[in-house]
Amino acid sequence: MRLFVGIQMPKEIRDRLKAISFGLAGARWITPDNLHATLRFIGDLDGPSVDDVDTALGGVHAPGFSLTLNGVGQFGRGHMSHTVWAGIKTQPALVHLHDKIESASVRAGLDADRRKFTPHVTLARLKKTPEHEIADWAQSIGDLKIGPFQVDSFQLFRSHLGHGPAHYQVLSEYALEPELV
Ligand code: 2AM
Repeated sequence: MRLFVGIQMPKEIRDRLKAISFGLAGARWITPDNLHATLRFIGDLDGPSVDDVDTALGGVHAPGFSLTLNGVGQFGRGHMSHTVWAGIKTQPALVHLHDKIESASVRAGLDADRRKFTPHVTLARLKKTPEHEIADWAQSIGDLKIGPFQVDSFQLFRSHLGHGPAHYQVLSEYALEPELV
């Protein structure tokens, strides 16, 4: 069972992202309902059970926060470009939540994830999209700014991969504490 932890984008944010999700050759756009920010990729469970992970995540105590999406970007360069995304403005409360989820994951028996945390919302996966088309698309969007919007929970997702677009199912939702002011 393929799992990950993330933040579901609220409807009004999904609508804004949907409005920029067009006009790029070779792009497979993420279905609007699936738009999210990944906090921790787990992948196929090997060892701990879903219940172990769920229990550990349920023990995460962290304050809520407001989030702003800023700009668009890509992973990979040139013919290796594989993803375009909307950036998330990093802030201490988000990093704090990420770190708490990471330590809960290790406590549940998962391997530590040592990759750098680059908060983003994937918009599309690319296949053979020429670099200049990505640049044109980014330029047509200009200076993207969406939000701020309130984040008061995070979710454990199951990823269903098939022949069509992936489907992400929320298995559990975890409330955050009131925002610190
Ligand atoms: P993404 O946020 O950059 O799109 C479900 O597949 C989520 O887990 C996606 O949002 C994806 O990242 C992330 N993901 C998938 N495979 C991954 C991998 N091998 N390493 C890290 N994250 C991965």
